[in-house]
Amino acid sequence: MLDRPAAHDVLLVVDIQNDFLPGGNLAVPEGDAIVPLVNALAQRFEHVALTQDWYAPGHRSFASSHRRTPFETITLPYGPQVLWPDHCVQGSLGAEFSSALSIPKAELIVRKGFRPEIDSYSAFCEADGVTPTGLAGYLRERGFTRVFLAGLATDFCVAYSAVDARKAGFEVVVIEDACRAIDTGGSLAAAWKRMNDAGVARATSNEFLA
Ligand code: VGL
Repeated sequence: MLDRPAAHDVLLVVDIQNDFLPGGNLAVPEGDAIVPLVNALAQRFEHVALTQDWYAPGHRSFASSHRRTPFETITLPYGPQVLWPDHCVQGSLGAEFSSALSIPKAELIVRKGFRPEIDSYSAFCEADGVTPTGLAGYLRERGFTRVFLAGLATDFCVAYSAVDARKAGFEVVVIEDACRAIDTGGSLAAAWKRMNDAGVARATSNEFLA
């Protein structure tokens, strides 16, 4: 059983945006199922931050920018890139947080993916592996030492954020049932392997909500 979330803990709620929910352009199966859980979890944490994919129109990670089919993988200057349907475009309805998400006390919104040439699954570091979002510095300056993660999708933005949070020196716990995965081409199993190797811990929401 985990100790109760305390002043040095932050809940990072990843990308609960319309495009990742049923009916959205990159719908994550059952993505909507976690929203009430995440709302409840947020009440148990003193501190909550949100992430929001905020892609420039015509982003390099969009299949439409290459006249390719979504879910193909191509090589970009920084490495392999899965090509996605256009989603979470800046200012679009799909980029807005779900109207069912209710976390008015969230203290920070980190936007990512705004550079047209670089994807950013991670809330900490863009896909080139060197461009920081500034989140690690923010969290450190606020005195946080442990990052809990919930949101979408387990195998992409949650996993990359979790691994990068470890790299940045935080303790990291993924609240597994408060996440859902895309799971394309074995991505979910691969993501858990990377998270386990990086020392990311797993928890379930009942450890907080009981
Ligand atoms: C995500 C794929 C593409 C995510 C974002 O939020 O996990 N996945 N863009």
